[in-house]
Amino acid sequence: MKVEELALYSLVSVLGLALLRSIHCQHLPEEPCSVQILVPGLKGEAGEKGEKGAPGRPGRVGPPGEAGHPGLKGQKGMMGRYGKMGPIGTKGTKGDMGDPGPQGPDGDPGVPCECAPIRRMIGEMDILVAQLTNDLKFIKNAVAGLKETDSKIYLLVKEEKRYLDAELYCQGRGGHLAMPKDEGANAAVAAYITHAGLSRAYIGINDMDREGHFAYVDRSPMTTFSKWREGEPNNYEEEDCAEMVASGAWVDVACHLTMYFVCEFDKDSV
Ligand SMILES: [Ca+2]
Ligand SMILES: [Ca+2]
Repeated sequence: MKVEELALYSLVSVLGLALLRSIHCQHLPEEPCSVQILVPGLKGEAGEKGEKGAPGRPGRVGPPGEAGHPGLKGQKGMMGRYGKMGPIGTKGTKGDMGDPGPQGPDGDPGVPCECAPIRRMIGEMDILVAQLTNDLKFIKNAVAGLKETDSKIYLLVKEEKRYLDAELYCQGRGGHLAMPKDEGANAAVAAYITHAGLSRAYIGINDMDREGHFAYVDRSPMTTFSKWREGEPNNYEEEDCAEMVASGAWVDVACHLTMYFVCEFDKDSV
């Protein structure tokens, strides 16, 4: 702005102010003119454009929108993993029996039977069974009524046998026919026969080796003791064996007769 223009501008402003003061005072004559009235000046030139300001604060949240349309159905997913094994269930009822299966093939031909050893074995077993049966019978008899003295055990066998078979029976069990060698032993055997209700039984005395010379069945000689009934031994019918009657007396009789008999066993060997 030039100096002249500035001066002119100032002058116009002063004149304007003076005019306004005179109007005001004329209008209010009673009061002193103490109020100043300001008048705006001329509009200045436009300033330079400022820099861009900072971004404003975010606005408020708007209201919720309307619900959208349902979408299309998706494809089926893959199979998931297997779950844990469940608890064991209760046992079911038994099913019906199935149909019979087809017949199997024929077997291989058998080997020839080696029967001879088997037959022999069976025969031996039969013999053993027979022996055991006899032993059992012997034991039953023994339990039923053994008699004994201090050194001997006597058994009355209630099976009718000939003299030699009776002696073999007693030997088979470790003894002999009874050989009474004193009054006590003789009385024991006699009582045994009497109590059994018998009248006679074979005892272990004979004269088989030499007629008229009696000895015990184990070939031991007769000594001082003997119990012959009066008139015996008489060898009446070629009598080489001996029996004891219920009274305890001895009688020579034929050896082929069959009758019950008395065995004796040493206590030391039983
Ligand atoms: Ca004789
Ligand atoms: Ca006689």
